[in-house]
Amino acid sequence: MSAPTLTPAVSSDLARHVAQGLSRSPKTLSSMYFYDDEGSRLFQQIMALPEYYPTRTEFDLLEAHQVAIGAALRPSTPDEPFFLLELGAGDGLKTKILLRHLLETGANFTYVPVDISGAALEGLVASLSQELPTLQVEPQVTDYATALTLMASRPGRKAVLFLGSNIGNFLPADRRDFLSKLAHPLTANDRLLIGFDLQKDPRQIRAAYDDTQGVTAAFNLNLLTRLNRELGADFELDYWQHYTDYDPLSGAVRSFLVSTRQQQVRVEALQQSFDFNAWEVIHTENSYKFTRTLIGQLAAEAGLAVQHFFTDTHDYFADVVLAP
Ligand code: AVI
Repeated sequence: MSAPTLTPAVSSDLARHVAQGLSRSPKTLSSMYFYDDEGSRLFQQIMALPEYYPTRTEFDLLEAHQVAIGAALRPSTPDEPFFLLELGAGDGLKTKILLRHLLETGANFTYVPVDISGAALEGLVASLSQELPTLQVEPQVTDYATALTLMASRPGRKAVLFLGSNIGNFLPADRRDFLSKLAHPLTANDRLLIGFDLQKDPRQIRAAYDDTQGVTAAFNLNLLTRLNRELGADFELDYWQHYTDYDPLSGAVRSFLVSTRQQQVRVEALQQSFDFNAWEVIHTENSYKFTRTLIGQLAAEAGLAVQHFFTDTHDYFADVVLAP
């Protein structure tokens, strides 16, 4: 049997992803597709919610430990070239704490924010030139692996930042793979700084992903609006709900879109319809929470050693310095 012919629209990554994800049992869609313009705006709102503790906790942690973190990342000889790479920098609000500290203490370094979206980097570079005009910035619009490989050939220390507990959005096997790939081009002189959200009161974790104002629900449901717009789907948002649970055994927050009635959804770009039973779910996101032991194991599996473990006063969040 020959493969079905794809129309030009269907050849997009999103279309292929939806075709596969909605044909599976259970149905899944990746949280990677949350971040269109509206999704990015809603995520900014999430980070300011009273229930969503990770962002403000990591911000406070970086403020409190900036001297020690700076010392752990910078080379011991001040003349050695030093590159601070950041994977998925976002608005750079947290990173600016470290950048400002390094500049104020005379570090000679280049900041290399890496993002697949040029638009995301443009905003960051503009705000940096206003706020930290003496900072040397070399933005790289590319994927993380390419950026690391390109930087590997440049002499000097590379310190790679992956903040915000983005690592928690990978499934365990993908996370292992990602960390190994990150570690591969690094030498013993290089460093990684990774943000991990820690396991804590399960109710507090659950509340962070099901806020009373409904912003997280809107963020999850926005994925369906995106499919309606970009793939000509006809999801009726009145018949979908956001649901989230936290499993303290696996450390996973899992988010779902729940079909509140039996329904059929047409996706025009795929020329395909999908059936949903009443209360059937689409699994849309994982946000894993970690323990210190687990972080040590993850590091070891990727050939890395934990050098420093920085936490806030409540042990909610950790920024961990790793070395090959
Ligand atoms: C981007 N990422 C670390 C967030 C998290 O906490 O997993 C995304 C998010 N999803 C719902 N709220 C926030």
